[in-house]
Amino acid sequence: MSAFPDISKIEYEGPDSKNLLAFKHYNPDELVEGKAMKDHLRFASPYWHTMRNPLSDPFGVGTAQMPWDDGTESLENAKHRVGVFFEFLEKIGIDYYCFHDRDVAPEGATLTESNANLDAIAEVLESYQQSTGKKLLWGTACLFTNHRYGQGAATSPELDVFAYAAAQVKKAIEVTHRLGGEGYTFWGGREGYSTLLNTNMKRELDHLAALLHMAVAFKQEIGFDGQFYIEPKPKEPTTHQYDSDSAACLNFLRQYDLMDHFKLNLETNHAELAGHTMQHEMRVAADAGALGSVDANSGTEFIGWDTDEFPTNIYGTTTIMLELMRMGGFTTGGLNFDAKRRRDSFEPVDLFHSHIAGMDTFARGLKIAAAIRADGRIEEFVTDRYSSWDSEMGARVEGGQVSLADLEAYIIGREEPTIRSGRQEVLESIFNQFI
Ligand code: XUL
Ligand code: CO
Repeated sequence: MSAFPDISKIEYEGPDSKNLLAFKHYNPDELVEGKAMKDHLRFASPYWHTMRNPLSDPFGVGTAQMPWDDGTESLENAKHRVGVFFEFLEKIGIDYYCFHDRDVAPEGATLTESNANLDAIAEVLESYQQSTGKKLLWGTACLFTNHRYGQGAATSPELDVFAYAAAQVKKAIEVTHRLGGEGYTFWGGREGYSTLLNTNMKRELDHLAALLHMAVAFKQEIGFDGQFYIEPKPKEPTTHQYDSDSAACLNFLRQYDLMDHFKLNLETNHAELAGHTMQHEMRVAADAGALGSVDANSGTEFIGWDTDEFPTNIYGTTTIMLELMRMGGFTTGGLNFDAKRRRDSFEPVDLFHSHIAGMDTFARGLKIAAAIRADGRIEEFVTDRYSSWDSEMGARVEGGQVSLADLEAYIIGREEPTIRSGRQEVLESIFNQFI
């Protein structure tokens, strides 16, 4: 029985179409810079928002209509939901998905029971993957909802909580491996603190690193070759999240000798909460060779809350696509819509409208980014801005071959240095020519 009987497969109809259930820009097989749109974008849908988010807020209950869901935490209901999710993926034309262990399968009374539930659901996911060709972009463990994780999981003051989290991560990696996942994400959940009056920060961070090292060892042991990601987020739920932004994560990974094993999964709304643009976060990660995947959503800048909105800002998706194309595109990663519909968009069809909006906005971002790159003026400007460094002395400085005294000798007797205009507004105008 179909969960979306009135909706057929969403097709590309072009920019002039008035059909609300059609793509205006996302044309999966259309080539951009010689590569199909779908391979540039590698869209994924997150199980937690698409299937499990009731659209509640701190002031009111959920509004989402889910006629296929009986509202219970039974295994039968969980199995049935998987079929609905794959029908959705097929109709919207998204090839990848992501999940947390506890979104797909109910938590049992004991860890053993939870693991058995997860195995039962993994079997259903596996068979739907086989029949539809859909793939798992990444899996993860939910280490933040249950009360036991209220003071952190890997950074809990309690050893037994740490052990529980370790066991949960082990199982989630196993299942991700079984489902052919291309990656596995660690989002810090409640890994952070509210006050130093009760917190030993050094010990907590050492423990977090210890868990990640164990995860690396386990991954090697079972032959899982998916990419590990850390997903930065600065605040919410704790006051000080340890993985606050790209730079903090990279510092942590370097400090604990984990750089070879992790890349970053960057989320736009988290970048905004960190007081950065997504482009900044992506550049920091890419320059360190650590840009792995993207949680493609957005916030409302002046709200200061993780609102997980669908990305509908063309300027924003253009900058994201520019950064991705600059690094040569995704390898294991993709654009996972870690986004939920607004509380007022409560009908099942709104799942389609919201994903169409996000996919079309990214398709436009991709086409615009390609046009900006083909035009070349912005890139040329940057290259030219640093051209003084292409001199012999510039090369020697960059090669670490000169001393302060060498530079003193070089500059004495020269004319006062001149600088050129940064032309920010010119560049913004050029950028806008393509929007
Ligand atoms: C929370 C968030 C998570 C991660 C996966 O803000 O982004 O859903 O993406 O745990
Ligand atoms: Co996310």
